[in-house]
Amino acid sequence: MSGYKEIALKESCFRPGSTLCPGCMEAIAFQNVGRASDNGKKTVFTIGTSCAEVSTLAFPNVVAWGRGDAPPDDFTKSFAILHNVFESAPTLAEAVRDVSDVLTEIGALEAPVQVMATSGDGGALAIGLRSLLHTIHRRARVTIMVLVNEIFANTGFQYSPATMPYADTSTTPAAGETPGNLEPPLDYVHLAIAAGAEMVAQVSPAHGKLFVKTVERALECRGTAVLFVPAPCISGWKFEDGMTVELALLGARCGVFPAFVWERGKGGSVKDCPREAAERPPVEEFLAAQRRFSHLVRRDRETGAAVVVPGREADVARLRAWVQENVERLYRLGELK
Ligand SMILES: Cc1ncc(C[n+]2csc(CCOP(=O)(O)OP(=O)(O)O)c2C)c(N)n1
Ligand code: SF4
Repeated sequence: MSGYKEIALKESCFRPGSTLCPGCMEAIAFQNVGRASDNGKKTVFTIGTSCAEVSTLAFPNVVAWGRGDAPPDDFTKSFAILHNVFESAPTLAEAVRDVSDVLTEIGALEAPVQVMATSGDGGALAIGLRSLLHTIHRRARVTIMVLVNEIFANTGFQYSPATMPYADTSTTPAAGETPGNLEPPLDYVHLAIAAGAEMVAQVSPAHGKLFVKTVERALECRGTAVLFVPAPCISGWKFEDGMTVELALLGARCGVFPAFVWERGKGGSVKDCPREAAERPPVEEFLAAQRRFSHLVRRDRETGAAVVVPGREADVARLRAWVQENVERLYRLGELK
């Protein structure tokens, strides 16, 4: 494993030129994953249809991928990107793993490639849940990265199984008496553990060092490693430019998506998010920064305080209770070995 500084100075394979929204967390995740994967092994990414895919690979736009000025025959610097249909990035990654292992065995490859599947939460947890769970269940030696922006962003910001309670989305609108999404999100961290993953983490690049170290560990994992990356979405969550990293940190610290790293046989831990609510930033601060929750909490223009919209006190109390249970659930999961 490399030191954090050493990784930070490596070459990312994700370069300027994408049409992702400026400041999109998906771009920040790719830049960091690109650096961590510049480790002397060829990398293969499989990418399901998502913002990350349509905004970086759409012909004839600039392709935002490439690694330095290495000549094409510098195999260890090279990487490949395989498009696949919306729902099957993990299955295709598994196929690449198998082919690479066979080619290595017969001497056609010097060393196996490292394989990473990338999808949005819609691709991984809604239409592609079967692909995700079966690849994990078969213990495929791949890294699966799920960029969790809690919506189907590129098709119009529809609800996904990862949407947090009370969020306004295009299919769970907050209108009149209806307070936005009423479904509790799928417990995807637990699901990945139960399906047989060797390593499961929930962490975004807002926790810079933890993120790249976790990606490094995932790439070295002997079984399936699943990384859920909370990805604040400027256009869907509706927040001010330049706040992506701040919001990702706040969401993690207040308990909406705490940083969590777990390994089979060792257990796991919640990072930077105390179990006691009183020791965490109030969830209202997280809500007030996004217009998808403006029916619940707004910022007072004079004082700057996050204020509950009159009549929504009971909804905000239920949301606080959900956040507490979310934190408790991850602390309990950390005890599993
Ligand atoms: C089988 C199939 N159904 C629907 C679509 C349309 N589609 C493409 S991307 C997408 C949403 C992707 O959402 P998500 O995976 O969360 O990624 P995001 O756009 O949020 O990055 C949908 C519905 C498709 N391409 N293929
Ligand atoms: S819509 Fe959201 S996820 Fe998609 S590119 Fe913009 S900020 Fe990123």
